[in-house]
Amino acid sequence: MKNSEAARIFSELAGLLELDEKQNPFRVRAYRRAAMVIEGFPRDIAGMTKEELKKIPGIGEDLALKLMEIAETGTCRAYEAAKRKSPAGLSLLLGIPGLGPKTARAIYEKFPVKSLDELERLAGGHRLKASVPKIKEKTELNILRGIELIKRGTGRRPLGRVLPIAREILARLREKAPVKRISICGSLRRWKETIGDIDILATSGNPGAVMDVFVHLPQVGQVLARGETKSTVILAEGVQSDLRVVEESSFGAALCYFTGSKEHNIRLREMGVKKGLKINEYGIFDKKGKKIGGENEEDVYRILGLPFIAPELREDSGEIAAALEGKLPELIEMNDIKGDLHTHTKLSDGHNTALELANAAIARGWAYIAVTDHSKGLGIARGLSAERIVKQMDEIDRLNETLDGFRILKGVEVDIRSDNTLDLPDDVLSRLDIVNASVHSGFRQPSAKITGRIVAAMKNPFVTTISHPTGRLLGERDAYQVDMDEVLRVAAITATAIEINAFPGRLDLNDIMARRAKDLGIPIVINTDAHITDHFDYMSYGVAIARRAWLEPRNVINTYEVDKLLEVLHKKRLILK
Ligand code: DGT
Ligand code: CA
Ligand code: CA
Ligand code: ZN
Repeated sequence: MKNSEAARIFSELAGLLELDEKQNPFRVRAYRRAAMVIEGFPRDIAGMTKEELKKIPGIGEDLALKLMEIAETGTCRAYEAAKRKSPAGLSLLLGIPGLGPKTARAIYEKFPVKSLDELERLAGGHRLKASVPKIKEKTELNILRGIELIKRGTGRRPLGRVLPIAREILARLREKAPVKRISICGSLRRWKETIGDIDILATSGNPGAVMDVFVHLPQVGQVLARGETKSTVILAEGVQSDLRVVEESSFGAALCYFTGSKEHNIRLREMGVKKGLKINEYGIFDKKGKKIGGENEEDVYRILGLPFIAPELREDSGEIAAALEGKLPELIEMNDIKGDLHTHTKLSDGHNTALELANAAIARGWAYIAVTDHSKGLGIARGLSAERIVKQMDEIDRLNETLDGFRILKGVEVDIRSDNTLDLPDDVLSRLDIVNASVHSGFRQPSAKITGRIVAAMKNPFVTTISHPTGRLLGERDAYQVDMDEVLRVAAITATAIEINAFPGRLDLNDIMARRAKDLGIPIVINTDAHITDHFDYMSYGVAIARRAWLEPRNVINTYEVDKLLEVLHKKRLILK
């Protein structure tokens, strides 16, 4: 049972319910939100008890029962009933990325399709355009692309793959097109861990010229639509991108609207309605329809009586209530980071020396790094034996004498072996500043086994941190069956730090788990796992996950001065003695 399967069922159920005018919109939203949370949840919901499920944000009694039903039977009665009530085939249409409920219904009324292949033939032969009102060629192309995505597996791509593409597009547009203001919006601006498409918003005195540049960019593989103020293209790697050009006076309102999330926007609009205001992508309008703001995004929040809410928080996960109470977190920023506690040198599988890493960190204004090469058990990574680690420690002592105002911390990434023991003896670990413990084998072990390994590592007084705690690789490998409730519980008791691994393929902990770690008072560390100096760039991904998790600098120990950092990490040596 994959969590993504449960997420899909909830999301389709939401879509089916949405077609029914009489349905309660809150219910629809609850399913959507649950789908999102379950998709990002690092532990397999199969085998979790009702009480455990209810601890997941957004999951109450009713949804917990449905999840158990899905885990057991592969579906749930509510979903089956909704499918029965709405004509067969409609749910197939609803499952196509980018196809909304209204269009789906319009198509279905003309063509009660039963398979993707049938739909593909209709769209490919322009039969939809010919017979269904409001369907244009563009819609058909979107449907074809959606079908292709479904057939290929997933329509979403990891943040780390999409962001560089988006930045390049933006740089090009700034350089070549007559844009005044320009911004990324959508899930990318919120730094969601997976991205559906790239949304770009701009203003210009000559929107047509901007569109021309956009559709002719070298990165563009296919132009799906080219309008005067909006175009859609498919870029290399199959990523879709929308560019909209709006009036100067609407830029802020549009930025807010297209940044989303949709659920956040709905909340804002509801608040507006209560104040007799209308909020849309064009601006904020009073009772008489007079525009009272919209040039800047701040306008939207200010007029609603709210402080500005950072894009990373806009997921309808309590941010509006917090804003109303003046309790928004003072979010961590890149500037708060003072160093990286998980790096690899040439001695194991990295590409640089400790000194090269240190100099790169100094260039970034950091105050310390920890060198944490792999321990010997990890054969593939040329792991270090106890003797080689001791030799490296001496080398680091020598380097530190030459470095002014910067410290290389001595560390290791020690392998947690299958028999729960660590790969290096305590007398070596005790001499190191930083001991990152991590699992690199036995990924498919049952929950109790793999959780037991991590718990055993945390109970070692010298293990400072658990690295990439769930082991998931975005789009490649699911998390191990680790019981993160238990891991976080023991982390809190043993004062062990938990890592947000910022490596774009990992992002582990994810935002939801990191927020729980914060609530439990667990020290959190954001590390890049650099294998080459350029990887320090990845820190911004980790900081983004931290921001999405509502973390403040005080929750993240690598914002501390080195002395305080070590004090926190070595506290457990006293507790566990
Ligand atoms: P993605 O692309 O799936 O990763 O996620 P988003 O959030 O970028 O979604 P997208 O690209 O469909 O739309 C961009 C933003 O536009 C979205 O975050 C909120 C806004 N938006 C789109 N459709 C609607 C809608 O039907 N109602 C409202 N209120 N906002 C919408
Ligand atoms: Ca998007
Ligand atoms: Ca979009
Ligand atoms: Zn590592």
